[in-house]
Amino acid sequence: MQDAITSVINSVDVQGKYLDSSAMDKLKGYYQTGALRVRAASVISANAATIVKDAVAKSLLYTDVTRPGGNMYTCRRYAACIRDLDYYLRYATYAMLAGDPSILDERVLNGLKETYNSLGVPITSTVQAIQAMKEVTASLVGADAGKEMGVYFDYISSGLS
Ligand SMILES: CCC1=C(C)/C(=C/C2=NC(=C\c3[nH]c(/C=C4\NC(=O)[C@H](C)[C@H]4CC)c(C)c3CCC(=O)O)/C(CCC(=O)O)=C2C)NC1=O
Repeated sequence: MQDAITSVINSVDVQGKYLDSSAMDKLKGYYQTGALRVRAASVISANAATIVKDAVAKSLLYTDVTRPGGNMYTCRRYAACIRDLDYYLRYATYAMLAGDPSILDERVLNGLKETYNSLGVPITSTVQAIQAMKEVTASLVGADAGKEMGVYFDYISSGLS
């Protein structure tokens, strides 16, 4: 796992240089949004179950996936879906705090698409639910923090697509 600081430092270290102005700007941006990120993470962690529930209501409930024959039908599969969405929310929050998506590649997306395809989990519906979490989260944490979180929800969505 990397964060904004290690990724900037690693990139100048391989060139044996001090930070140039674009590297400095990246770090400055990260430090300036530090308080915003921490505040957003605490709001998200206090409301995680509600975020997932509202996102499911907005995107999946009463669609074909929750009807007999759908991939969320039966409590076991419904619960697996809710759990997956909670993983996405938690790891997107970690990535937002780190300011770097590498944790998503390593711990969430690695092999996920293949797993979903082999279990018949519909990727389009999953991406719709992730996008619904993005909207619900933004309405809760505000536009600026919502935008930061949006980067990582989008990263998971495109990693699955
Ligand atoms: C932290 C990293 C991590 C991730 C991401 C993860 C995902 C993950 N989701 C799974 C299943 C599943 N995932 C879903 C999800 C859904 N079905 C739908 O129709 C919805 C659209 C969608 C929710 C948005 C379902 C229903 C299953 C169970 C499928 C089955 O067993 O038939 C499985 C198979 C094993 C299991 O059932 O637990 C994995 C590995 N596991 C991990 O450890």
